[in-house]
Amino acid sequence: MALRKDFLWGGAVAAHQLEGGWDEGGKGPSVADVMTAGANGVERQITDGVISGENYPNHDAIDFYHRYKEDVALFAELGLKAFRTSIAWTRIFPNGDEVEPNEEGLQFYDDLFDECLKNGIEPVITLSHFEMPYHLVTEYGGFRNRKLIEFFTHFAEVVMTRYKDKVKYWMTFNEINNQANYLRDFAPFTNSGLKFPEGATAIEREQIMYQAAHYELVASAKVVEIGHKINPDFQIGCMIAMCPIYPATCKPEDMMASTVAMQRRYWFADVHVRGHYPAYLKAYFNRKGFDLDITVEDEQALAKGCVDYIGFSYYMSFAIQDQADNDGSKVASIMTHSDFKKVDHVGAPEFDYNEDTDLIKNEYVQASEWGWQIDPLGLRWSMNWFYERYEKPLFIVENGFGAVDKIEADGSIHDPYRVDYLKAHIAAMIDAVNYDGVDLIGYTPWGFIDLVSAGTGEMKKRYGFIYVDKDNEGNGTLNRSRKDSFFWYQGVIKSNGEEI
Ligand code: BGP
Repeated sequence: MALRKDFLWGGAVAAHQLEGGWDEGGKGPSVADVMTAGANGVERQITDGVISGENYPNHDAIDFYHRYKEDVALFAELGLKAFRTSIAWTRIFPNGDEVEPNEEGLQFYDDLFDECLKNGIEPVITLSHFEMPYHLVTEYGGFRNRKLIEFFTHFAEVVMTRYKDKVKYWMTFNEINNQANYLRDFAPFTNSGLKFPEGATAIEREQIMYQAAHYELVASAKVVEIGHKINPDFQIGCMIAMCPIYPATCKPEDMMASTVAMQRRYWFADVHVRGHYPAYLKAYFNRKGFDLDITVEDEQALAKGCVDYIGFSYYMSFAIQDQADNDGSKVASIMTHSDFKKVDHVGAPEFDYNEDTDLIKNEYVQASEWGWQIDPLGLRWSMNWFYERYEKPLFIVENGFGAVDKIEADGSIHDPYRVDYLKAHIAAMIDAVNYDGVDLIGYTPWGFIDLVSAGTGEMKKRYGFIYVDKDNEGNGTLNRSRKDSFFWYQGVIKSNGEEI
């Protein structure tokens, strides 16, 4: 086995993190536009978007909206064969619930895709990447509301029809599974635009999360069906944030804790790929006494809308230790028979897998400045996990290393740490193809042009091969320049991965 001849070497971004022009061309505000910058350990805040004096980094981002032509020329020089971006829902439907689309927004993506295609770059499109219209959050409660299925499928149908001859690879919801553990108001990282009712308990929040996720999965399945009708050649995938959760030791309880944690985080992929809920999740709903709105029509839609491929991001791995040993007062990560009895078969008081408390530091790997554990072999492990479970083509649509870059006096930027990280991951990826027989469509490293960090709102957490002159406070010329990694990646693409 070797990499496909037409392997899609590319780069990935998301509209809200690079476009800017947040209120231009008829665009409405998205959840990303109402988030403050965060940075220096302060979390990003969701506001009403008009607090004066606050820094809203996504408003201008790196101004790709006005500079896309020069940028695409640089992407072509880099040698990209694919450019993964998202279509900002609010450029097409400023409020999200309109019937008629905004022509100016549609035209922008026509122009952008034409520019890419002219340069031999294939657009790969995410339909929802943390940028739900803010109006849908305030008026409808985001994906808590079944009506969102209608709004999202309408948006998807409009853009898939418009770009049916320009885009082949689509993804529905970016990192849909990242909401598995965000049980606080945290709209952007979930695509679900959730605002929990005041005073909602952990278990109520969890039920709301599952309900919203269900509506998103139904919406995604419907989009797969609609898309295949629009163009049978479309390849429509899901997008899963993959961080394998290793057992801390070979203690059987740790092994079981890892299995349960993987179920909590990755059941989304089961529904996307197999078209139905897995038994372990139905058992969990039952045990928790969740009363979810899942209709027979929904189940039929899920079964009809299975994805064509699995898109996933990979940055790091996690490790888990069974918590019963460490803190007797805490519900164990795994549900043992005695726990089961204790909660009387319904309504366990705690979320029994909590990413914030149950994960431990893996002593065998290093971490980035932001604590993201660096584990290239985990990528190969993940590819095997997906492929043996689903036997569907995979597409690595995000991977990368966030770091602070230093500009030398002559303007050059030496970033061997970034090259080291990517080299090791690409080598692991190629091993998964060559030795393990995994079918891989392509590889699009994240933030190949510096952009606004989704997690922190910072500019200084950079992933790019292309440097953008802008700092955390929003100052800078926005000029673009090539880092050392630019020339390295150029060589990787040219040799189809033979020279890394
Ligand atoms: C993923 C998101 C991206 C991107 C990336 C890096 O979770 O899909 O949007 O932001 O992570 O994260 P951060 O920007 O927080 O460093």
